Amino acid sequence: MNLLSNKFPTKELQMRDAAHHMHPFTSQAELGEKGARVITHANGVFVYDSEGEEILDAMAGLWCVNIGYGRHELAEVAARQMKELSYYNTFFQTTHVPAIELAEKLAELAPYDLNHVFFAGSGSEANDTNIRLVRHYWALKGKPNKSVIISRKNAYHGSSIGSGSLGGMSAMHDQGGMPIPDIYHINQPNWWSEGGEMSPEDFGLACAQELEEKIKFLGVDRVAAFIAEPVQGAGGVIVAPDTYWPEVQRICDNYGILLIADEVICGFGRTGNWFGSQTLNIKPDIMTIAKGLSSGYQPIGGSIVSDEIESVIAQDEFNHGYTYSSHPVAAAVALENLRIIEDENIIGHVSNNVAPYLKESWQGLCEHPLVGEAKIVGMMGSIALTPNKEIRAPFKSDAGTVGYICRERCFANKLIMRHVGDRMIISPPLVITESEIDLLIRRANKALDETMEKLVNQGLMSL
Ligand code: PXG
Repeated sequence: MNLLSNKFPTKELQMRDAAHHMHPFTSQAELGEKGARVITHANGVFVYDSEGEEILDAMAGLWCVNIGYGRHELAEVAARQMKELSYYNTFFQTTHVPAIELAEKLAELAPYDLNHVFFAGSGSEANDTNIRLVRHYWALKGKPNKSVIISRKNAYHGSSIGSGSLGGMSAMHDQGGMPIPDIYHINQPNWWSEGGEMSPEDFGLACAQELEEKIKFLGVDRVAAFIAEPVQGAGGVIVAPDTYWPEVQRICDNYGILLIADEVICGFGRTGNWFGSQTLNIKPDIMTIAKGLSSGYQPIGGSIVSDEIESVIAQDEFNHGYTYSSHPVAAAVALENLRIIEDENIIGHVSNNVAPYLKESWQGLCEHPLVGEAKIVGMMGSIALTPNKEIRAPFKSDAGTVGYICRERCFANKLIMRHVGDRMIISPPLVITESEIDLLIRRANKALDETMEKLVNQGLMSL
């Protein structure tokens, strides 16, 4: 008998859910009327709902299930660890084997001299750690005024008040008193929407140079760090033009500003290397990790910092930590996840096989009349929907209206593809096969056809 299998009718579950469960990033009233989709189980790249539908999850949950669903090895490791040491903390000069081994493994995998890990329960917590860490670092170096962190509009770095402030989502800043002081945002390198008449290369350079202007404006004695995702994920899989990152790196190096690469999505194989920083040739001082670290089987995140940062922080007691920092069960599961990624050569599977295959199929979507550009790095991709690709025109409806219609058509065609505004995005499990990619593309094309039919009927597009 499987105690976890669902035995309730969907309607009943939806009513009970609406009565007591507050959902993240959801209009609760709308959900109450419509009823939530109930996911009951999952395997490989597929999730199953309470109506028995098999849905291809092209988002790997929330960008996290890198090794795919249903790997029992992780369950077995979790059970074993819970029996042996279900919990102990690493405060007050104690430690345990899973924390030791995971920190050591991450130091081995991380590039450059990123050799020290501070664990958290999530990406948001890790970025909160980073805020305190970089400010404390400069204070210890006798520069307490170096407390500003520069980030980017439309970045996503988490939902806590610190990490949400680092993020550049205006809809989030509208609620709850964000951003906190000393966080500034520059423009994102989103050429499709914001590049105007400039070439992508010139635009990329101009966006990077905004960082320099901001540093000069605020004063280098005030700026502690710049934080960015190697490829913006939740912002719509925005891939910067090739000119962007080399210039950002030059500026950070030139002014001695710490560079924080938020690898929460890009890490652990997503871009075809262990870290997005390697794919994009970035040399960060700190990397934020979460999601693919455990493939979402356990909540865990962290900050991997350089030898230099660790040596400065070590001079003093860092008054920071979470009850679940380096949780032994989460750490043991993360280790098993990393073992699977390594032993099964999942990153090789990505870089040699499925990423090139997905790239070709994904870029083929540009032949659809509704699709303007298709962007892809490794296993994260986006398409821009447009009524006129020649002039990169937006729809006359509010941004997101068309994306939402397309997302609904994807669901109806048993494909989970998200929308961000009028961009559609994917980030499938890294273990996806070529035939599953074919299925993904077939369903995406069908959803695009149905979306276009609706748009033509609603006068939002003409053929
Ligand atoms: N950094 C990045 C780059 C992320 O994408 C976080 C930090 C925060 O991690 P936690 O574990 O605290 O959620 C994220 C999370 C979406 C979506 O709608 C994206 C995320 C989370 C929830 C929804 O695309 N990314």
